[in-house]
Amino acid sequence: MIKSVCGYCGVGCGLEYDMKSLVGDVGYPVNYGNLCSKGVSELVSMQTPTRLLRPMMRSSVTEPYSISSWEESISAVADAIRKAPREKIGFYLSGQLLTEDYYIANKLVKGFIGTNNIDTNSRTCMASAVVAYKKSLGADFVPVRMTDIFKSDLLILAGANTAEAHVVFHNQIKKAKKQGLKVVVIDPRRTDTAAIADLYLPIKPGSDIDLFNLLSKRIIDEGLYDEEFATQKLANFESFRNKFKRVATTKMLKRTGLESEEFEAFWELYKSSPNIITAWTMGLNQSVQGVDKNLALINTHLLTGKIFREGNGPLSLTGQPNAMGGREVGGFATMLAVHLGFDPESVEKVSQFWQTDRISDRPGLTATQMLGADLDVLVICHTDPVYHLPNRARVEELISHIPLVVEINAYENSESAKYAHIRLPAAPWGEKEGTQTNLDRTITKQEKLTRTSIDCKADWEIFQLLAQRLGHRERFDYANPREIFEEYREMTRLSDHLDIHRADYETLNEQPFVWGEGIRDFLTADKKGVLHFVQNELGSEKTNLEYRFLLLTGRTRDQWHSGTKTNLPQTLLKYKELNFCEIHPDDAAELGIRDGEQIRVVSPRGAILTKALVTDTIRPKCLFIPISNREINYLTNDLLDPQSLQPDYNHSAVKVERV
Ligand SMILES: Nc1nc2c(c(=O)[nH]1)N[C@H]1C(S)=C(S)[C@@H](COP(=O)(O)OP(=O)(O)OC[C@H]3O[C@@H](n4cnc5c(=O)[nH]c(N)nc54)[C@H](O)[C@@H]3O)O[C@H]1N2
Ligand SMILES: Nc1nc2c(c(=O)[nH]1)N[C@H]1C(S)=C(S)[C@@H](COP(=O)(O)OP(=O)(O)OC[C@H]3O[C@@H](n4cnc5c(=O)[nH]c(N)nc54)[C@H](O)[C@@H]3O)O[C@H]1N2
Ligand code: SF4
Ligand SMILES: [Mo]
Repeated sequence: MIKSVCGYCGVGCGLEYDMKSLVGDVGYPVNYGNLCSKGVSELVSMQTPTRLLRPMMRSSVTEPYSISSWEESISAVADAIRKAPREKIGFYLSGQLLTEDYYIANKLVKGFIGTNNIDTNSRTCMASAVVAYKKSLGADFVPVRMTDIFKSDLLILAGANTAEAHVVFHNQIKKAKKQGLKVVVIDPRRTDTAAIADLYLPIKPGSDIDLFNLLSKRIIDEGLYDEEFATQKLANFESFRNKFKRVATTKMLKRTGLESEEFEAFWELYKSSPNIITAWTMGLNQSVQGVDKNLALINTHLLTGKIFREGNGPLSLTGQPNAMGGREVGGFATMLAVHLGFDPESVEKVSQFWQTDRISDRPGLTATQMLGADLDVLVICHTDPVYHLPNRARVEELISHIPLVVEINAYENSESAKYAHIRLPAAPWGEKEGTQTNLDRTITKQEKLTRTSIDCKADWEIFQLLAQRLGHRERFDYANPREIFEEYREMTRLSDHLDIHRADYETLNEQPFVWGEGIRDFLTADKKGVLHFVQNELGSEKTNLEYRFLLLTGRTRDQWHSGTKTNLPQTLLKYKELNFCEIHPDDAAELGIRDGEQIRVVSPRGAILTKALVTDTIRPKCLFIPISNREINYLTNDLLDPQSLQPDYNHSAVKVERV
């Protein structure tokens, strides 16, 4: 019996494998034996005929690929990197990579190639939360554990559909409800998550800042703030309070689209709850004002002092299995390793640790900037930017001008593969080992369960091969992931709060390690939290007479993003519909659209075919299409949050046509 961990979502459920079957680990304190359909199907996904099993090369994207060797393909990548100016090289990684993969890639690119152009799909996912945590708490630190819901009185879920996106955590919420937890769901769609809510608030998309500001205003006006905490632990309580004296509450409420009775019901629940957790995900992060939305939410916890106490705090629900680990290890172009920045002292520390003098002190290109930066070489690993970046027509145009696109993938059917010149076969979950950090700072280990397919390599090995070919064998000569983890563990001593040096690699699969458990204070220089006064600037794309609908996008329970691993024959994995478009009955009636009818959804950037799902669970004048429709991003706009550079996926103006 081997203990391992699920490689899909940020919940990080424990698994047991007995050479034949895969089941949930009954003793694991997150899932207690439960798994969702994705976790159960991990083994099946490993064995699909769509695995990429050989290195492949071609000289242009109009030609078919032919089988290559590792020797030939890695040499070709290394040659191109050697020839290119370092600012013309980009590495596009993923929150699904293991920590050891990330560590090697980051060390190679930032430390030895000497560019900070290494970023991750987490830019499209968690970047807004990272910036907001840093601005308010002083570090990218999630101050709540999932188990805290059992010590809380109220859980507010804002723009998070746990029933489909964090399934096993959702089951825990249901359990906590039986013990008295109340749940409020804030979402323009009455989702399956809303179905378990004590109060559901059908907010107008894009107005969460207004709602949380209304809450802060009430907290201040009715004296619900924690006076001692606010004056002693916060840097700027007085000035923040003053700014709230004259905010236009009627206008704010109007923008949320909520009735005043709905807000009053929320306030009643709020003020009578001693312990409160507010959790959020893409409904807030993916926005042109994503950071500000996070800050407006975090403000309510700072004002009330409901943070650093059991059962309280702002809980960002990380989506990918190791998006958090990727951040720790330095996967963003806007940070160095172990949560360090680009200040001279940090650059010096990291340079010494890696024994290099090539680290640049300038932030690199983010994932959302890379394709438009006229790169000579782009290396994509464990993610599919052509599928997932917004405004796909533009993305396709940009990527097709990059002279060398390298894709490292375990499967052959990604959208980015259509634009690659070299493809390298990675060993997927189950054929390799390494560590990951889940959404509440728990570090676990994926174990190798079967032999690695003959010509596949773990992602870290592929980066190491490249490093060696570039002449850095001395610094890149790791025999296994344990050696990499040991080095990374030591490196965390450079950080003042990442205590990962206390973790023990060998026992991680049996005994996960939770970093930062002792942290009960802000991580700013003066140990004070910072309130940020933010207002809804209405910067998202607006509907107009032609494009009358606002398109929301998101998850369905049984599919993982582009579906390379989960879009299996229904005989292997039962799943819900993949391609539909939720439309309100009033809108459908007006357009003469029947349930189940084929429709075309059109934005100023592109059009896709889908099927109408007429339902009153969605707000009128909004549509929802799941991202299991691989073409979704032909529709979305490419506005970015100026602070986090995260895209505004949830607010695109579209129209609907009958086919
Ligand atoms: N089954 C499954 N699970 C997954 C994934 C998957 O692909 N499949 N992916 C993982 C990843 S990477 C991530 S990031 C997470 C995402 O987890 P979630 O963010 O919970 O998932 P989404 O479906 O994107 O849900 C976002 C919700 O925000 C709502 N929303 C849209 N606009 C607004 C708004 O302006 N305000 C508010 N309050 N709500 C709004 C949408 O209606 C939607 O219900 O899921 C993770 N889990
Ligand atoms: N419209 C819209 N767009 C979105 C979002 C949205 O809500 N709406 N959400 C955004 C978010 S939050 C996210 S996280 C992204 C997700 O977008 P992506 O990261 O592009 O989606 P995935 O399908 O998970 O891509 C993972 C890739 O890794 C490959 N892979 C699997 N295992 C391995 C392995 O072991 N090694 C390697 N090298 N490759 C492997 C898979 O085959 C797949 O091609 O999408 C973003 N785009
Ligand atoms: S909830 Fe997440 S971690 Fe748990 S089994 Fe499902 S996909 Fe895997
Ligand atoms: Mo994500």
